[in-house]
Amino acid sequence: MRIDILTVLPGLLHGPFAESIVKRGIDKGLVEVHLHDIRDYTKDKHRKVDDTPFGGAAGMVLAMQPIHDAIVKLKSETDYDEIIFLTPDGERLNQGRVNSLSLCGNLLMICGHYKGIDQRLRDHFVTLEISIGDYVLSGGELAAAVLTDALVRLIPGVIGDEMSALTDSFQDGLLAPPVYTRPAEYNGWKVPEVLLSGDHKKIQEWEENEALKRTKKRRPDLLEGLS
Ligand code: 6GU
Repeated sequence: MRIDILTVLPGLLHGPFAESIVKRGIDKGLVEVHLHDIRDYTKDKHRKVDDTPFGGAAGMVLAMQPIHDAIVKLKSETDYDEIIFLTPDGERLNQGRVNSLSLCGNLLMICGHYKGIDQRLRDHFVTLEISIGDYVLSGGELAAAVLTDALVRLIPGVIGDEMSALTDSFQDGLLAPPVYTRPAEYNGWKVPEVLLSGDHKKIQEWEENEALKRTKKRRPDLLEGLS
């Protein structure tokens, strides 16, 4: 998979991609992440990338020219499956969308800032608009990091069996069950007996039941529509 990210703050994304799972995916050659600074594309002599909105509303809008030139250049080099704009008014991201996007070859992500980008860029280039939740971030960068992390960990070979992505919360529509590790008793607190029993069928039943209990209690919305 190849992910290109257009941003005015590439520095915000260096850290998240230099550690852990995304770094591992990059090091293994299973994903390429390329950061592109929108400011490198401006033709403005003061390197300005934003402007005041028509209509007189407060705030600033990322200007057409730098982003348009960047998109045209990147599109001429790579055939994108989706051009994704990260924005709080986009479709709320969930595991189903992450799963389907993880099958893509090339993605372009555009990070909004200030009041966003000119609507004409959204109309003519963006194929998918994603929000990572119902709250407002200062820009799309952290959302792009979230989406990238969620995608990269699903690419076959990036994470090992010991972290199997198939047992994650949400992957079967339920939250994950509680987990425990050694010692079996710590400070007087005991691990549930069944987990020490060695009876794999019983353990699986217990885990399914705990996952269901936890989901009913914390996220009953996930169970709506399930039988
Ligand atoms: Cl994608 N961008 C911004 N600025 N805020 C958000 C978001 C994205 N998703 C949730 N809040």
